[in-house]
Amino acid sequence: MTALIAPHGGTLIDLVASGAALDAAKKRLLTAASWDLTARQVCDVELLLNGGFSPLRGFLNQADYDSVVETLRLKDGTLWPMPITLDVSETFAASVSVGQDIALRDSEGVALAILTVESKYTPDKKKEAVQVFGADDTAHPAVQYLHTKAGAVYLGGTLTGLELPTHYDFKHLRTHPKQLRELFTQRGWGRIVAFQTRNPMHRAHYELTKRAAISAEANLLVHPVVGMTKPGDVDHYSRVRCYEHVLASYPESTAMLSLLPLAMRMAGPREALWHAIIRKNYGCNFFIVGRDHAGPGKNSQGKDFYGAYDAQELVKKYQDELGITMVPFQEMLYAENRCEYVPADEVTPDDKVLNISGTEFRRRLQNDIDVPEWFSFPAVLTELKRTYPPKARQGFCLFFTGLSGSGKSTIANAVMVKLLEIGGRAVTMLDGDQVRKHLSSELGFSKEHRDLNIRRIGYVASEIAKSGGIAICAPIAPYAATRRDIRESFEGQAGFLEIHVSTPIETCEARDRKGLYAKARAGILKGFTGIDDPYEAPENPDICLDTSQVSKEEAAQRIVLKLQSLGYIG
Ligand code: PPS
Repeated sequence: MTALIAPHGGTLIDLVASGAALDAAKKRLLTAASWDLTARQVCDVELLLNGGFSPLRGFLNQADYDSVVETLRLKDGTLWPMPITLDVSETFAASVSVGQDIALRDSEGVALAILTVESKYTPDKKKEAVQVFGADDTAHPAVQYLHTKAGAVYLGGTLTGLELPTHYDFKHLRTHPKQLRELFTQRGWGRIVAFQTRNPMHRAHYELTKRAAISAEANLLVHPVVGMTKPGDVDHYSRVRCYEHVLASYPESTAMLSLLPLAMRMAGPREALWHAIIRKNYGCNFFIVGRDHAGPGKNSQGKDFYGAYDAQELVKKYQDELGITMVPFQEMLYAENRCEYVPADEVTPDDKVLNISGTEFRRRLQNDIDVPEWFSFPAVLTELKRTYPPKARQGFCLFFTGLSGSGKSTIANAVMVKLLEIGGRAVTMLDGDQVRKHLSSELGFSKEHRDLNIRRIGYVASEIAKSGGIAICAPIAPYAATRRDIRESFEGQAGFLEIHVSTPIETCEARDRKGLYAKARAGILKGFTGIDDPYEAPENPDICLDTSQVSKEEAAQRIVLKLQSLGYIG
């Protein structure tokens, strides 16, 4: 483990052991416990090991965590705005003790690092949400993650790196801080301005970055996040192909593209500060902060979590001690009369500003409608059209939910037949009973088992839909949170329609085609949904059908019409 003084960006931590230290670390693996890292934790480990998170040497201990949450500083006063923590389950936490080694493994079981546990603590997640993300509101993706995905206990301690995570994609663009600093030196780049992005780049981004580089008299590093971004974002494969096209448009030898394996938190101002420190570690001296930097969208009251320029304000506040200079930018707007992009604060009342919103852009892409050249580059549009074929060629999932006997399977089967009649896409039925026979035969009806069952169905359905097929699921799926997670796994990847078969329990019970209600009432069958087990009705289903009011033919027809109106069938 060494601390390098690099020509750019100050001291860089390098936690990957080599030589005798690596051999010694590998011996420790024999007796170490094992933790399977989540996708987000793999990203964090990569940046801890490669120095992207310098000066951190591991996951935060409680004193540093408390200090970061409250003051944006480590306990020694160093500026560090984001809690980098290793969350684990209570069960796992109970099985390890302070001083113990834990092998941190990727999804294939490869040990990336050894954590020497220095502290074990239970965070106040509500406080973390309010202080770090601005509100304890699960409309914020990181707050949602904190409450529903992150484990209850945090482990703190230093890391000994064994190897960096393996990436098979875009290897030529995956440059670590040390490599990037060396590349800058080789090219004679002493002034570098970094541009952070999680979206495809269009002309507004191109113009903004070109202006920023000119104003800072610097070379440009296009540094997109390819670790984890906001659910629903364009996948990084498509984005990187787009960036490669855009890069060719900059003046010769002025710009470079490198990929950042960061897991974003969408924490707006705090995130901007964190991004700036990371870019300093990657050897840059300037960092662009634009409008609504790392914004998470709207809160549960429909308002923005952060002000459009809050991020710039916060970075400005810490500018003197950051070691990297912010290049603040206003939103770039296209003035048709001038045939050019201008920053929002330079627009005059005489200017005719044109705009295409994100929603409108996606609508045009999906419906093969022209997007003007002032908005984007033809090569970028071609790439995105490949990723987002018209809806009539996209895969989707029809997710039925409702009580036993509500009519889910009957309607699902009728819709399946209609879709097969229309043709053009493979249709797969994942019916509740069928799944329990073939996929989940070992599961019962406890909350835990029902969740597992639904997650399996959701996983298979999303794989089918992402590959362009139609998945029809018809489980009871009684829990709202699980259904929401399933929906989320489709966002930006394939269509998803939640269909609530809302037939009242009295009707279901009167039908009792399988005799299960009678058994449940007699107490022979325990934990039966609607009798002595909960059913959380969807609040905003895409379609709601009550088979005590509509016939199964009409119900199926309503779904087909909905699919037509959404463009999923021609
Ligand atoms: S869940 O909750 O979504 O996992 O349930 P699912 O996989 O759809 O399975 C529901 C079918 O199993 C039968 N069955 C029960 N349902 C609810 N509660 C209990 N305790 C239970 N035990 C057995 C029942 O026939 C369900 O089929 P459908 O088609 O819904 O009537």
